[in-house]
Amino acid sequence: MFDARFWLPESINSMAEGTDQFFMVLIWVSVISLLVVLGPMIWMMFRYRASQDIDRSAPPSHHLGLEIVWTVIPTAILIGVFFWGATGYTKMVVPPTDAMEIRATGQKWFWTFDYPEEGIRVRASLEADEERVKNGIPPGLVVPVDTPIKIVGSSADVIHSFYVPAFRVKKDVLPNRYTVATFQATKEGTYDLFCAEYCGTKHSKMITKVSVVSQEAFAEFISKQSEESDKPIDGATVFNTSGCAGCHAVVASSGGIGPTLHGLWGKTETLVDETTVVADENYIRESIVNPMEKIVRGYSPMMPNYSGQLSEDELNALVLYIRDLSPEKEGAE
Ligand code: HEC
Ligand SMILES: [Cu+2]
Repeated sequence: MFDARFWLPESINSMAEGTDQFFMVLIWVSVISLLVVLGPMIWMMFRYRASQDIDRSAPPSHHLGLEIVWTVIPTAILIGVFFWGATGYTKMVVPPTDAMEIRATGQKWFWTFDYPEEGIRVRASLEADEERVKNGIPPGLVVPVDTPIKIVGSSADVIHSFYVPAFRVKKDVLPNRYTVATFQATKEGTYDLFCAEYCGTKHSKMITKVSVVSQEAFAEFISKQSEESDKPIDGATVFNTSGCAGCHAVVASSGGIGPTLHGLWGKTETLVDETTVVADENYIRESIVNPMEKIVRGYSPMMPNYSGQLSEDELNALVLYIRDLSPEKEGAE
């Protein structure tokens, strides 16, 4: 079912380089600290036990040298751990701008992976993977080797977690919010992908794979998968059929009941209370499911609340559609 083993599998994510060394350093720092504290404690237990004939009239109460040592050394170690951890973490969570984007939706108890640029959709579960392997298609999430990948995750129900031990990547996937994970696989192969957040009865079966394949195999996979009828849904259609178009323009314009959504992506929006907010994926999503939370300056709070009316799928499609309305979007024509 899965190839996990007791110790960590080989690390094949070039963005997580150094994570394992850091992990070992932390383990040894912990082991040594334990010995340094516990060792003398045990020794003193015997040395100063009641039956020992020791002068107890003037116990030592203060030793400046010792206090400096046990303050300065741990502080230095902690500062080192902080900077080492922070730089490595930053490298692992900020995707490069040229990363290939894949949208991951967790749902009891399977994953849906959408490739917006390629217009394909993959459903990954134990059963679906088996079926695909039979048909000669790599199982699970399929990514090309040596290519930076950006996973934008969200959940259609409860909290799940996108966990690939071989990448040293574990990122919670949450309802009503987007989270980002990134990696660049250095070696072709099939690796375990687990849900690492308890999500109900069949959580333990929410297992799939990441198939890291060559560029050629990836192109072949894309063309094969494009023949499938299961595709990411079209944001423009959702936009027009959900009544959004009645209040929002999608081209540069002013006036109208709601602000134009053209050029919204990445813009700094001013709200009625004079605070500002950068229009990113989470802001756009919130504007749709909870429009009263942040009201754009110059407009009245009259947008209907779409929470519960749009599926996770439709919401994601809308967010992508609105993002692509912006000329400045990277990679846009
Ligand atoms: C009845 C009119 C109306 C409808 C229908 C409507 N909106 Fe709105 N929308 C507004 C108004 C008014 C605002 C500005 C006030 C506010 O922030 O709530 C707004 C704000 C927004 C914003 C934030 C815009 C910005 O400039 O920051 C987004 C994004 C948005 N709407 C998306 C949608 C989507 C997607 C739909 C369809 C699912 C939709 N709206 C349907 C009236 C509407
Ligand atoms: Cu799960």
